[in-house]
Order: sequence, then structure tokens, then C-alpha cells
Amino acid sequence: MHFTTCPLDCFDGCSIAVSKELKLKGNKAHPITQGYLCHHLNHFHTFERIEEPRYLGQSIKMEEALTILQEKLNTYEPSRTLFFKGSGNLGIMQGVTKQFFASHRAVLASGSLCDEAGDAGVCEGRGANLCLSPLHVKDAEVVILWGRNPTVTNSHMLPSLKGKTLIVIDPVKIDLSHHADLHIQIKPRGDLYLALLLCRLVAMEEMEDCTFLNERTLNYKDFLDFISGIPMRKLLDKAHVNLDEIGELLHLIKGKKVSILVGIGVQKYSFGHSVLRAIDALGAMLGLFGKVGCGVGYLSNSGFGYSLPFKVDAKKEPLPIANFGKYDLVFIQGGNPLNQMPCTSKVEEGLDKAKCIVYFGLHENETSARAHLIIPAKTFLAKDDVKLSYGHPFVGRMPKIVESPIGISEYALTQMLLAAFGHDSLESEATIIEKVIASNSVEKDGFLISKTYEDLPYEKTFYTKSGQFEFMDEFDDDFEDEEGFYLIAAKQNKSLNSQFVTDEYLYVPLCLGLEQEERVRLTNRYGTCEYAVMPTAILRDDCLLLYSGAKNANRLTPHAMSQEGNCATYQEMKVRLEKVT
Ligand SMILES: Nc1nc2c(c(=O)[nH]1)N[C@H]1C(S)=C(S)[C@@H](COP(=O)(O)OP(=O)(O)OC[C@H]3O[C@@H](n4cnc5c(=O)[nH]c(N)nc54)[C@H](O)[C@@H]3O)O[C@H]1N2
Ligand SMILES: Nc1nc2c(c(=O)[nH]1)N[C@H]1C(S)=C(S)[C@@H](COP(=O)(O)OP(=O)(O)OC[C@H]3O[C@@H](n4cnc5c(=O)[nH]c(N)nc54)[C@H](O)[C@@H]3O)O[C@H]1N2
Ligand code: SF4
Ligand SMILES: [Mo]
Repeated sequence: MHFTTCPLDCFDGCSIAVSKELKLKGNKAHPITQGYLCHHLNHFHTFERIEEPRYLGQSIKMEEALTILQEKLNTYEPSRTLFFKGSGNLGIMQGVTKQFFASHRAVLASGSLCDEAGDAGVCEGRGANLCLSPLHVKDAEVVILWGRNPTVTNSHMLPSLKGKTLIVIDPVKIDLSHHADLHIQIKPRGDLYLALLLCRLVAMEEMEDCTFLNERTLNYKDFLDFISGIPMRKLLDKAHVNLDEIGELLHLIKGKKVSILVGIGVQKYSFGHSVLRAIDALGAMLGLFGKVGCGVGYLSNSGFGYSLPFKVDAKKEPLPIANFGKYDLVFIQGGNPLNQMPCTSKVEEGLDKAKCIVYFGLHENETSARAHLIIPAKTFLAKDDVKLSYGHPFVGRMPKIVESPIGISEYALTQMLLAAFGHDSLESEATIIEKVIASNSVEKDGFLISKTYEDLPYEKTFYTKSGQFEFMDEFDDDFEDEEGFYLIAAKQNKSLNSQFVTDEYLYVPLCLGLEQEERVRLTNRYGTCEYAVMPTAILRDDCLLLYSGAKNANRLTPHAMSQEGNCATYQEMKVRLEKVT
């Protein structure tokens, strides 16, 4: 039996026991994994992989593919070469390729399709973004799921929710809303207003933690002045909530140990950073930071405290709005921009202009279909790596478990390119990995964890310059509301974004009176597209939903970035719907 760690973009960073026959099982001894894996890893070997490199549609040998790659890198100006990395595998060694492209003076796509708007807000207030792991949440009395859907995205959190008072704040009736003590079916984009409304009422009800506010925070008085200036009616309307629901929420949390688990749902907007800051402000008023079972947890900075390799200096292209058309050579690793980036028409337009697209990945997808050169990667079982998780403090070793003739590792590809272009070679993989681990890990009960979590998160300090929690004093909501439906982007069980088994339906509320499979057309200023519908009772009357990975999930999403964090803003728009007759 060998042990490794799931490489996928997921809170849980599962520890995996691998048998001689390469059967994958959840590690029973691991405190988070507790012996089970999800659909993706349980069926890992059944998903078809790309086995052979291809050039212009023809299968070729790996040596030929690497020769063609070198020729292309020689042909095109480095300043017209773009390196783009997705999040198909979150191992540390995935970043190694950047080292070559930076030495080559190519341009690196930089920014996020995911959580960075929220992360920017967390960092403004707390200085660093630490996680609330399932082991921490276990000690809570009340858990608030705020735009986060653990049944689908964070299933190893579920045991920690058992027996707790549960509050769900989500425009969708997610599975856990049926077991919740309170579900606030908030209007999309309403979370900042709801959080500030709650702050107002916490002050009015004198529920705030004065000791914490005095000793550990900055700008509280200014914050109170700032929120007092916003009309109560506006706060209620923007969140589309009523005072009874809010009263119930305050009643449920009063004097309790509260863990607030926030997901990316709340921050898929241009002011996403301010949403997290407002939720954090509520957490600070209640004095939740640094205490057992309490806190506000988001997708954390997994590398915090570690000395990470591959920090490079290079020219950058903003990732969520990357203009591929500016480049001759586009190298895409571990991502599927033609499906996952916002505003598909812009991505297509750009990639159509690029002279050579290289796709370096595991599976066929929209991007591999459009690529000129395809280089298969090795799976996580056939290369060395280490994973730090954004949902818990455990360090996951990922040793190579099997030799495979298929594909090439990111490290091997990088070493080959560095040598071919006369750059210094890298340290050995083992050295790089061990240095990362040694930089901030300790062993506890037989497992490696991040030293940062030897104390409770923020127990001793915040990581701002002042060492205090810093309240917000402004926000800028620049969204111009318009007629139409909100279009929610969410994750589903059987896919990991566009990998594995995707769901193509447009989910619509029952009030529209549509039948399953009926076709509708959605339109907004970013595009127009037809979908087959699936009516559902889980949606508000003003919402539609497309799951991540659906074929045309990004036809209507904005070609835009958040105010902070260089992040995509998938839900900063509305759509009009008409029946296709
Ligand atoms: N099975 C599976 N697991 C995954 C993934 C996957 O694709 N499949 N993806 C992984 C990745 S990349 C990430 S980033 C994480 C994300 O993990 P989560 O944040 O849990 O995922 P989402 O489904 O994007 O969003 C969570 C919830 O936000 C809600 N929401 C949407 N808009 C709003 C809003 O305006 N306000 C509020 N309050 N809620 C809103 C949605 O209805 C949804 O229920 O999951 C990871 N885990
Ligand atoms: N409409 C809509 N769009 C979204 C989202 C949404 O909810 N709705 N979610 C957004 C979010 S949160 C995220 S994180 C992004 C994700 O967007 P992407 O990063 O594009 O994610 P995937 O679709 O999972 O594509 C991952 C790719 O990595 C490849 N891969 C897997 N393992 C390896 C490996 O070891 N090496 C290499 N070289 N390749 C590998 C796989 O073949 C796959 O093609 O999408 C964003 N886009
Ligand atoms: S739950 Fe997440 S970490 Fe665990 S096996 Fe599934 S994708 Fe991997
Ligand atoms: Mo993500």
C-alpha cells in the first residue's frame, strides 16, 4: 500500500491509499479523509485520458512533440508567447513550468477564475487568509453556510456539521437547506448588504464583543458611522430579506460558538472583495476570530507561511480577460479556457488569431479540440509532488507511485526546455519538495501539518501591519441593475469544473411553466445562446442556473475583472430569456 493525495481543486485534499493494482481508497487514518473519496477519485481510472501527443490532428511521438514545441518557441518572439495555467491539478510542482516561461521572457497570464476577489477582501481586513478546517468547525455550536455548498464541494466537512444549528444563506435551495434551522434565500449580489444589515442590528441589540473590539480591531467607530449612513430600507431591499428572518438569525447565533463558512458564491461580482470584508466585519463584531469553534472561513491561502518555489518576475497578462489574440504562441497547461473562462466569444476570437496553441493536459476538452499541438501530462500517480490544501492544514505528500509510458511531467518538460534554451537547470524534484515541506511544517500525531495552525487561526495576531483586524469604511457597487434573470454559476457533484461528468441543462424556476428539454434562448450584452431546460423548485423566481463545465456555461458571462484580486466576475450580469419556437 502506498499513500498519496488527491491533486484536484477541492477544499478536502484527501489522503489516498493506493493498492498494487492502483485501486484508490480513502485513507482511514487521515483525520479529514476518514476513509472515503468522492465520485471523481472513485472513478478516476474510468475517465478517458489523452494518451498520445498530436500535431495538427496527427498522432506523433513525445520526442517529436517536444521538438515541435522547441521550434515554435524559437520561431515566435518571447514577448508574443503567452503561458496560461488553469487549476486542473493543485500540486506545488505544477508551477514549475512558469520557471521556464519566465526565463524565456514570455508573458504569464496572472489572476484568477476562482476565489481571489474574496481573498483580497479577507487580506485587507485580516492580513492573511487562514482556513477553518473540519476539525475546527467540529467544536462550533452554530454553522452558517454562506454561499458555500459542502454537500457538493467540500463533502469532508459534512461530519462536522452533524448536530449543529445550521443556517444557510444561498439563493438556491441547496441540499443542506432542507436540514437547516434557517434558510435565507437571498437575492444574488445581496450578501454585502445582508452582512452590513446584520452588523447594524448586532450593534442595536448590543450583541457585540466589546473586549475583542477594543483589544483586537482598528476603525470600529468609523465602521459604525459608515454603516449608519446606509438606509435600512436599502439594506433590506438589496438582500431581499425581511426583518423576521434577520431576527431569527440573530436569535440562533446569540451567545453561541459560530463558524461562518463562506464559499465563492458571494464574490462572483466586481465588488467581491467588499463582500468578504463585510462578512468579516460581522465576524469581528461578534468576536469570532481566534476562538475554539468560531471564526469566518473561506477558501484559504494554502501556501501561507511556506517558502514556495517558482516565484518569478515576468510580464503579466490579466488572466480572466486574457487577450489571446495578442500572442502568436499560447501555451495552456491544466486548464480549459474555451469552456471555463468568462465570455467564451472573446476567448474564441482571441484563440482564432493565435498562430499556435499548445494544450498540455490530461483530458480532451473544448481547448484540446482547438489546439495545434497536444502534449499529454502524467497523472498524479506517475509524478512527484506535494499538496497544500485550501480547506485544512494537513500537508499532502504525493510521491510517484507508478512508472507510466504515457505523458510527461511538468518538471521533466521544464528541465528539457531550460536545457534546450541554455538556462540553468533546476534542483532535483525531491530537493524542491522537501524544502517546501521543511519551510513551515510540523509533525502532529503522525501527520504533517502547517505550523501556522499550531495555534487557532488569528488567536495570537492578525497579519495586517497593525496586527489588528481592520474594518472597512467604503465600498463601490457599480452594478447597474437591469431587467432579466440572475444567472447563477455553481458546482455539481460529478464534475470538477469541466473535468469528468458535466451537466448541460439550464435550470429554470417552476414559475416559468417550461417543460424539461424545452429550448430557450438567453441573451445579454456578452452574447446569446440556446439551452435545453430543466425546471426545478430549488431556484428563486428571478434566478437561472448553469453548472460549471456545462458546454455553453460562459457564453453570457462578463469579459471583466473584479475591483480587487484580478478575478473573474461570473455573476455580474443579468440575462433575458425567450422561448425558442
Ligand atoms: N464536486 C465538485 N467539487 C468542487 C468543484 C466542482 O466543480 N465540483 N470545484 C472546486 C472549486 S474550483 C471551487 S472554487 C470550490 C467552490 O466551492 P463553493 O463555493 O461551495 O461552490 P459554488 O457552487 O461555486 O458556490 C457555492 C454556493 O454559492 C451560491 N451562490 C451563488 N450566488 C450567490 C450569491 O450571490 N450569494 C450567496 N449567498 N450565495 C450564492 C450557489 O448557489 C452555491 O450553492 O469547489 C471545489 N469543489
Ligand atoms: N461558468 C462558470 N465558469 C467557471 C466556474 C463556474 O462555476 N461557472 N468556476 C470557475 C472556477 S472556481 C475555476 S477554479 C475555474 C477552473 O477552470 P480550469 O482550471 O480550466 O478547470 P478544469 O475545467 O477543471 O480544467 C482542468 C484541466 O486540467 C487538466 N489537468 C488535470 N490534471 C493535470 C495535470 O496533472 N497536469 C496538466 N498539465 N493538466 C492537468 C485537465 O485535463 C483539464 O483539462 O473555472 C472557473 N469557471
Ligand atoms: S473530495 Fe475533493 S480532495 Fe477528496 S477525492 Fe474528491 S476531489 Fe479529491
Ligand atoms: Mo475554483
